[in-house]
Amino acid sequence: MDSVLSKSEHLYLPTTVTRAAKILVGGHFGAGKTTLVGSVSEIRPLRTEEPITQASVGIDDLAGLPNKSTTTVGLDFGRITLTEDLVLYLFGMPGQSRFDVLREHLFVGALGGVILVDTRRLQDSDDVLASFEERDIPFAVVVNLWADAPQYAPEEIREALDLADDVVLTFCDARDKKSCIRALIDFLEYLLHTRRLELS
Ligand SMILES: Nc1nc2c(ncn2[C@@H]2O[C@H](COP(=O)(O)OP(=O)(O)OP(=O)(O)O)[C@@H](O)[C@H]2O)c(=O)[nH]1
Ligand SMILES: [Mg+2]
Repeated sequence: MDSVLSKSEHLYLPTTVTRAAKILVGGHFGAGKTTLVGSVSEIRPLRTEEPITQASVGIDDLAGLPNKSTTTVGLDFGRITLTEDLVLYLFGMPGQSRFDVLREHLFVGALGGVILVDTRRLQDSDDVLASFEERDIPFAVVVNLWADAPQYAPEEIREALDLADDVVLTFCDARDKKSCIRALIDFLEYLLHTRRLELS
């Protein structure tokens, strides 16, 4: 699957593609979902960003996010052809619970999801993790590493998030395409291993 890292961007789906999977990119407010979809997408991502206004003061916690001026109010959409025959359609979810109705729709038909977390606000991930667990939708947890964030050992993160032993836990920098693709591949390998995904 590493060959995807050297592929140039392309607009049209290769004719060799026979399988498509809908993969969600979830996570709490400001975890880096929109950034990740933009980093890996081979097409110009669809974004639904709106400016953060005074109305969100006290609701959306901007601590540690000095450059964040917008928030996703709908979804992010991107695409990546991972192997000759497999394409992933990535759906970035909105981060706040006030968009629960939208998130509900995004779950439909999803094969699984990667849930981004920021170690500066691990406790904010509980709702998102629960929403995947309740629907029995497989997920991986991907820690978006920020330079000034506390660094924890994987076991500490597992314990803090109360993750089951078989949940894939990986790390990335949401701005870095290579690390994000690596995280997606780790999750895909888990889906293959557990036979939730089969390649022809
Ligand atoms: N330093 C650093 N900044 C990041 C990283 N990931 C994202 N950012 C920045 O952090 C901010 C938040 O990222 P977004 O991608 O908007 O986060 P989101 O999860 O989509 O946010 P919502 O849709 O509002 O929930 C943006 O200003 C990004 O440029 C990272 O890994 N390191
Ligand atoms: Mg977003």
